[in-house]
Amino acid sequence: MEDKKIENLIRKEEKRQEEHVELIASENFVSEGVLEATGSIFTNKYAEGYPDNRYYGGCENVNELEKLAINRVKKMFNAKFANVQPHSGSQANFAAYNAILESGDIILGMALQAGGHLTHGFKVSSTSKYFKAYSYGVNKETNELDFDEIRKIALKVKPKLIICGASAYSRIIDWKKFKKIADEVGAYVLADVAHVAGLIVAGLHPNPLKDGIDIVTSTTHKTLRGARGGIILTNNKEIAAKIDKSVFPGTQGGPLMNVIAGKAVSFGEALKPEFKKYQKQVIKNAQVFSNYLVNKGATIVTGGTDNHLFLLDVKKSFGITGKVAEDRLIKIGIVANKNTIPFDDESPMITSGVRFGTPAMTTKGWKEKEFESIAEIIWKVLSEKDDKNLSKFSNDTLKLVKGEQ
Ligand code: DSN
Repeated sequence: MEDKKIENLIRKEEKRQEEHVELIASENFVSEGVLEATGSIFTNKYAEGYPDNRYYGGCENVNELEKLAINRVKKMFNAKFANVQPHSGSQANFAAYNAILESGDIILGMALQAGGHLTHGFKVSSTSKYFKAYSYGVNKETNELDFDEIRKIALKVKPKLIICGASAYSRIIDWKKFKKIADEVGAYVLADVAHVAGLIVAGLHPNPLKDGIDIVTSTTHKTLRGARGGIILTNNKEIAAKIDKSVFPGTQGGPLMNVIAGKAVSFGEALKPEFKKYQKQVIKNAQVFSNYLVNKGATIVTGGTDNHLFLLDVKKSFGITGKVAEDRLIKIGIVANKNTIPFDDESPMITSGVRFGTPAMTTKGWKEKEFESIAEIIWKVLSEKDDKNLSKFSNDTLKLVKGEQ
C-alpha cells in the first residue's frame, strides 16, 4: 500500500487481533471471502434506488448482487421481504421506526441499563428526540424480562411501537409474549435481533418473524459474522414498501455496494451446515465459561446464559468496578467491555459489570477446554489484589491464543 501510515496501522491492528483474546460479545472475525468482497471495487459504484430501479446507469452487476443478498437473507430468516441497504444497526432501527411512525409517536423499548440498546429510545439517542420514548426494565429479583410489568407499562403509555431485543441480555427472548402485549394495546412490534441473529438462523433461538413480530432489524457482523452493516426484514408487504422508502430516500442515500457484497458472502456462509455447528459451539462455550465462574462463586446476571454472552457482576464478585476490571484484563491481553448491569449504581463509563461473549474466539476454533482456561485466568486476574502481580498472566493468555496450552 502506498500510504505507509495507514498500512502500518492495519498491520498493527492485525497483530492486535491475532494476539488478544477477543471476548467482546458484539465482535467477530469474518472470512477471507467477506473481507475480499467488502474491500472490492463495488465501493466505486453509486446505486441509489433498488435492484432494476436505480437512479444511475451501469448497475447491471450491483442489481444482481443486491438481489442475491436479499434472497439469501430471506432464506436464512424465512422472511418474505428484506432490505439489505442500512449502513448499520442504528440506521436500520431509525429507518424502521421512520417507516411506520410519525415524529412524536410513542415508542416503548428496553432500558439501556437493563440490557437494551441506545436506539431503543435512550435519552441521548435521536430516537428519543424524534419519538416520545418510554422504557421497560427487568425484574429486580431474577433480572429477567418481566412480562406482567411490561404489559402494565404498555397499557399505561399506549405505545405505537414496542421494541424488543437487547444488547446485553443472556436469556431467550419470548417474542410471542411481546406480540401478545402489542396486540392488546394496538402497537406494532419490532425485534432488534442484532446480537442473536446467528443463533436464530441456526435454529437455536426462536425466530421473531415466525412468532408474528411485524419488523425485524439486525446488524450483520455479530453472531451473524458478516460485513459490518444492517438489515431490515418483514413478512408484511405494506410495511416492506414503507421500509424501502424509509431507507432510501428517507434516511440514506447511496447504498454501500461493497458492504452489500460482504453481507452477501456471509449470508451464503450462514446457509451452510457448518454455520449451525459453529453457533452450537458458541452457546456451549458461553455456558462452560459462565459456569466456571459461577462455580468459583462469582455473580453472573440471571445466573447464567442461554446464548452467546453473559454479564459478570464484578462489583459483587470481586469488589471492583467494570472499568477497573476491563483495564486489568486488557493488561494481560484479554479484550472485553465494561457494561452496566440491571439496577447499576455506577455510570455507564464506570459500571459494575463486564460483558463477555464467545462468538469471536469460537470462530478462531476455541472449544470448551480453551474457555475453561480463559475463565480460570479471568478469575485469578480479577481476584488479584495488586495490579503489579498481573504481568505473570500475560504469558498464559498469549500461549492460549497461540494454541500452545
Ligand atoms: N450493539 C452494541 C454492542 O452490543 O456492542 C453496540 O452498539
